[in-house]
Amino acid sequence: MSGTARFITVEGIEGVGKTTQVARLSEFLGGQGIAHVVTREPGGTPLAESIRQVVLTVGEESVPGTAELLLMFAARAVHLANYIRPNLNADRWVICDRFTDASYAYQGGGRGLPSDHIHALECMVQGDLRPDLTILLDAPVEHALRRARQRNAGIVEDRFEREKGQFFERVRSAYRARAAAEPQRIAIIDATQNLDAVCALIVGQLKARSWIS
Ligand code: Z5A
Repeated sequence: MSGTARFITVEGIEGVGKTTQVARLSEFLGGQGIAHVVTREPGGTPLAESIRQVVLTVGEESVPGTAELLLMFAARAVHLANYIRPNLNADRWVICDRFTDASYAYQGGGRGLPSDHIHALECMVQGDLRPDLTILLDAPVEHALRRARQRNAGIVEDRFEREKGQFFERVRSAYRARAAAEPQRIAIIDATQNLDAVCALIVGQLKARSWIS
């Protein structure tokens, strides 16, 4: 990887405000004149977005947890090769709405798949690439799901949105455990605060690392 481009991921359970804050961070970075791109997982390229459709859409056939995990990493392999690495190599920051911590949280914590399987795929697909900073937006499950459900009113639920509160409790616990294990990389931010306050805390993380002044 050349230059000083940063790879920042934003994580958390459904409805915590990831997409909203990614847009705000992009606006902020633009104002600072920092070349960057915004992307998401699963997805981010046409082929990876096709895999997203497969993995999120509710169909007649069940999707075993292992298949779900492999599809996430298949999409990630495409995304890394065709979008994330080329942008970092061109010295553009990459801001990604979800990345591999989501696999540990959802397929590991939520579905109960062994974390050493996830780790093996992480090493195979990413080599030594890891996010420089991960923002974990954290809120009680009830709080986050209320927001998501208000926003989704009338929209057909995807395979994850159909899950019950207990599933999201396990996902949230897995995220928090990862943050406790990697406090330098993963910053937990209280997502129950208002939009401006959350945005200011995210920007504060960049300032604390002297990435911006
Ligand atoms: N998944 C996986 O299992 N394994 C993997 O490896 C990866 C993903 C990469 C799709 O993700 C699914 O893929 C995801 C996990 C799985 N499923 N789930 N759950 P996604 O990111 O596309 O979907 P999502 O998590 O469901 O995103 P979301 O529902 O769009 O949530 P969000 O982006 O965190 O929230 P938002 O859209 O920014 O905000 C939700 C609403 O709350 C909206 O009306 C906002 O205006 C409002 N909001 C946001 N922040 C605030 C604050 N601070 N105050 C008040 N209101 C707020």
